[in-house]
Amino acid sequence: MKVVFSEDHRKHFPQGELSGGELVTPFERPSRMEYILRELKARKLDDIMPPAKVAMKPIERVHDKGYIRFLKTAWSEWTAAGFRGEIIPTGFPMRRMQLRVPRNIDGKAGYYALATETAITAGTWEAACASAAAAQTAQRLVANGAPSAFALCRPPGHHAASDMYGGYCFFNNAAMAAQMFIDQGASRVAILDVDFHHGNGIQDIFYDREDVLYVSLHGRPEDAYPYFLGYADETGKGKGKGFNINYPMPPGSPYDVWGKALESACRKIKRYGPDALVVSLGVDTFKEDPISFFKLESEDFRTYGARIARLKLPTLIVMEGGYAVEAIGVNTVNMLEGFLGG
Ligand code: 6XA
Ligand code: ZN
Repeated sequence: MKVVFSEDHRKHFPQGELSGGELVTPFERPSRMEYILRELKARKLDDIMPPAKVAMKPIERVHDKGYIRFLKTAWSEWTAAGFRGEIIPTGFPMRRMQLRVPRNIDGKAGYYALATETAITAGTWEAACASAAAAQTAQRLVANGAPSAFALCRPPGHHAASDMYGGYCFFNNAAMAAQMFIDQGASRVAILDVDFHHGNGIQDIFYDREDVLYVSLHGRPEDAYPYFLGYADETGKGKGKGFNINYPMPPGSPYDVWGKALESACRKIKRYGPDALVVSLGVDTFKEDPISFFKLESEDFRTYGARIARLKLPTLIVMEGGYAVEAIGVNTVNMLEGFLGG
């Protein structure tokens, strides 16, 4: 299996994440990639290649033009305004307020942000483009006949909506890849999101569509980020009714519970009959993840990788979250090995 990875992820390394009222070192940090790469190499899953140059068209298929422009120019506008820290907005368009884009960069960032933990820095744009490029190149490998490919993306993507960033995400790599399959002629694509968090961005992008099935297993929104989406009764709208499936689960859920949800999810995907599968792979379901509350063991990742492989679909695996840094390499590669039947 080819692994597509860009060193340019390093250009995004915010110093601060607002967490518990403090600015802490972000959980989503460059060293995450080192742990995964080390384990890939140790287990000879080392067919690693850099992506081709990013194409903007596929990004524009799932993101708003104004949002893309904002991400591109945010840092220069921020520094031109004389701000000295990283971009963390202070005000947001909430209930009964105007949804108009302000001229002021602090206001503009508040308009496009869905949360405050995700700082934008000097190199964020380039890193987000490199991450999208990795997903694009891996998608093309699968589209051209590879049974599977792994896009080792950083920053991650599943929280990014067409016009929102947050949850460490800027471009929605999985949604973009699914749309690429459709634009290349696929009739139906399924996205299986096994990250601990609900992929609100993917859900939002495809909510009224029947050609992309979104299935997510995640911490229930009453208790878990992103809090405001991911309930079981969100099933899609219009033509998309029935093509959004959420499995919210309570704190402490072990593989017994999680694996049953996965089994149900896999059956629904099978019944849908997609031409391709995109897996949003977050390994923050691990029992020791510092910001999540499921209780998966390292071996469970291998088990569920094998279950997903039994769908026998052309599969693009896209990296999302996972923060128990020493373990994320083992857990990620366990999933890949399980998937590959090893
Ligand atoms: C911020 C939590 C962000 C979670 C990001 C993530 N307190 N998403 O892992 O999958
Ligand atoms: Zn996550």
